[in-house]
Amino acid sequence: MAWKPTACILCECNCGIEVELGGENGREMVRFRGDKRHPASKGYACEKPHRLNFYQNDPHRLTTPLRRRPDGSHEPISWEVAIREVAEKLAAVRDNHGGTKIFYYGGGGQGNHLPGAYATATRKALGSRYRSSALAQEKTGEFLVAGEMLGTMTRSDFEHCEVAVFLGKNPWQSHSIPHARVTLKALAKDPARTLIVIDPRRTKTAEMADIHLQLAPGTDAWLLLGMLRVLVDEDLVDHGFLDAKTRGFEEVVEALRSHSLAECAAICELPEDQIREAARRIGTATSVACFEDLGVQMNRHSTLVSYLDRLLWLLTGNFGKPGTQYTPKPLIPWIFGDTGKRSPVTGARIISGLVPCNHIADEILADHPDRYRAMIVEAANPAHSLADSPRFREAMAALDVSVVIDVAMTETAKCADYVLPASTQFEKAEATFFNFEFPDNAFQLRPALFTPPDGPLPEAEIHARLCEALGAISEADIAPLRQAAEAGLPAFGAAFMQAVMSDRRLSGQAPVLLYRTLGEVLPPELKEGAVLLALCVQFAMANPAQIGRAGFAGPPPFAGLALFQKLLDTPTGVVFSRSEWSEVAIQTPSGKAELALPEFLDAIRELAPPAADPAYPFVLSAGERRSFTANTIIRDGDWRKKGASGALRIHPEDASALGVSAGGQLRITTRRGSAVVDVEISESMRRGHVSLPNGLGTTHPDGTRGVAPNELTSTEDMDPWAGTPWHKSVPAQLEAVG
Ligand SMILES: Nc1nc2c(c(=O)[nH]1)N[C@H]1C(S)=C(S)[C@@H](COP(=O)(O)OP(=O)(O)OC[C@H]3O[C@@H](n4cnc5c(=O)[nH]c(N)nc54)[C@H](O)[C@@H]3O)O[C@H]1N2
Ligand SMILES: Nc1nc2c(c(=O)[nH]1)N[C@H]1C(S)=C(S)[C@@H](COP(=O)(O)OP(=O)(O)OC[C@H]3O[C@@H](n4cnc5c(=O)[nH]c(N)nc54)[C@H](O)[C@@H]3O)O[C@H]1N2
Ligand code: SF4
Ligand SMILES: [Mo]
Repeated sequence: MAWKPTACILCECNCGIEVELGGENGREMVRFRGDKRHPASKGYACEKPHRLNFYQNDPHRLTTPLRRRPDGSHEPISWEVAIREVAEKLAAVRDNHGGTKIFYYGGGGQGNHLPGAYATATRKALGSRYRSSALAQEKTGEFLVAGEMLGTMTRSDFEHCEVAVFLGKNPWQSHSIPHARVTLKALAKDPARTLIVIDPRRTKTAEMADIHLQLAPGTDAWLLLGMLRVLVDEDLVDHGFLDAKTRGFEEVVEALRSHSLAECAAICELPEDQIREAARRIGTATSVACFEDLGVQMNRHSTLVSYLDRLLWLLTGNFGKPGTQYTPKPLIPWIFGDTGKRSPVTGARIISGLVPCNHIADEILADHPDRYRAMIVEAANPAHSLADSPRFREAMAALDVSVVIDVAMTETAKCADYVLPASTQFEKAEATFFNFEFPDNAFQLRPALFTPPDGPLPEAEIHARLCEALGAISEADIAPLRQAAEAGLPAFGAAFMQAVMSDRRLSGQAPVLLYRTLGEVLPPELKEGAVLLALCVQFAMANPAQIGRAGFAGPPPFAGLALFQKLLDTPTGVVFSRSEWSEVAIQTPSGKAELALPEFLDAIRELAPPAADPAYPFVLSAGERRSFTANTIIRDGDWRKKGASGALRIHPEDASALGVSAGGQLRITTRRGSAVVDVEISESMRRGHVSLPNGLGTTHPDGTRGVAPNELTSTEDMDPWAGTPWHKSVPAQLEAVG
């Protein structure tokens, strides 16, 4: 059997891999290797893709549409009945209460973002306006301050930096940067470069660090304030950069003076000298790259910390030059910052178009005329992944109608009125929109490796059928474009642009229209890639210089069409854009980075030490990334070579004080819930801090292992600005069992 190119779907890196197919009818994924031809990952892969067959060939996957019976169980129904009833019930909500009462959640996981693109057509047909996804429980605080300070998002160049800072981030396990382990090893080995890790745990990444700031959990705001205080007091800031590129430095300095280094050091329980050492290293380096992630973004003061993180690298001039922060050009433009819109019931800020995850259940359960009455969930498992799973289940039960599109009978699907089975990510063309490489940026349209079995359908087909059943698109719209598609890409491109530009209804249906027309003439293994045509043309129009340097030239729409053709022809991935460091620009209205955001300066002045609750003496981080965790993408616990029981990590002295030894169990209780967990005694933990892995506790006919973390979390524990959860610092008590 030949090796086939595809990508790993288990984290946002989406490394290019090659897979050897085998087994009965060649339907097993047997062997794996990193694909050297992939322009971003260049042959890199970690240990996880070797277990992808557990995803592809889970014997318990969904094979037929399901409808909920009054007793809560599900019965199989045909696709005809499923599409008709789902369309009728959603249309009834739209017609009786307004389409804005139909909420959309998800759209893709780590490696499958085409469903979300097709779903825009269904949402348009229904007039659905509000939506969310997992990004609104991690990144929206960062997006808010990025929007206000810089007018754009940033990523960081760890390959070339002199100093790397990982803030609440463990890239050895969680990756998120290309070839993470290679990059970390290079940093650790080079005496001229410095790796700084800020984490209460001694993680694998922290073990490699030159400076590990092992702070008390939840105190990052103080640590950053302390470091900023040193930079300002010792004048280690970049005045040239501050004068030329920023506004508001003086006001920031004044606010920083409201806390002393001694106060900050005491609260985060670190020696002043260590904070000073880290700050000096950052202040004197030629280049500093920073990555903040869940350890701070799902924690106390998270949006404030995102603000302080930006101050750290902006005050030191670490923006827009190699080894620092850059503004990537993903294929689809991301919406940034506060949109000015508010959620209809709780009035929460809608950042980057997303309703904060912790507000969704409240939006549904409120006795309010604008409450959401229907929900479509696609390629996501919010009844497992959002704070307070019991409350999310209650919210789903309160809806007039709920529809889940997934490959598996997930925790969320179990609560749904209709469950629509999707073909897997290896049975259809797929792609990720997490393209953040710089200066060369890459995109891979992965062809299907297998034909789908009878039963499941690709999301493109599901949305096309729903839009047809809703009467949003008809054969009369499709026929002329199908003809144009037969005549080749340039002719089709022109006819398609003309059709959608002259008719607003059709422009809303563009994704499914592309699928039903262009999709029909594409090779079957690339059919679902049809929607990318529009995205390639839009990208080319917005970024002619960058796409031109990547080799795609010509007036609109030709460069975009050439890129689309190249994606079809190159299953191992394509460089679609080449940027230059000189193009990295601050995109605020003033053209300068806004340092002095009043609400955050006030927050600095008012910052008070965390109040401990003696009833809950431990801090639980609920959702650590380990070597065999991958959200809930693989449900069969047997996929884990290590850590299958999802043990709670705890410091040896805490364990002995509780009277538990290795292999024993503890009962963990939070304000929300309680569970019995296996114990792993680990020197990597700080005293008082315990950690459970993410993605465990999935129900599976072969058994459920570990704890579903959000049975233990509450929706009230959230960031006041962005509504992001505090999963990484849940007050907890522990007791011995048995
Ligand atoms: N193996 C694996 N990799 C993954 C995933 C996966 O499921 N499994 N998921 C992917 C996804 S969706 C994401 S978003 C990323 C997330 O990637 P990470 O954010 O790196 O993952 P976590 O392990 O959740 O959290 C990072 C660290 O935060 C630390 N932390 C806890 N409390 C605090 C605190 O108070 N302060 C600080 N500074 N740190 C604290 C934890 O000890 C942990 O080491 O990983 C991606 N990669
Ligand atoms: N307590 C706690 N909670 C957390 C976190 C934490 O650290 N702690 N981390 C959070 C983070 S960062 C994230 S990103 C979220 C992730 O949580 P979610 O966004 O809810 O996503 P996943 O668990 O990745 O689930 C992806 C779903 O897609 C399905 N799927 C797989 N392939 C396909 C396909 O081809 N088509 C369709 N339609 N479905 C498919 C899978 O079966 C699965 O149900 O979890 C969050 N929840
Ligand atoms: S899990 Fe992430 S880093 Fe590992 S191979 Fe897959 S995409 Fe790459
Ligand atoms: Mo995530």
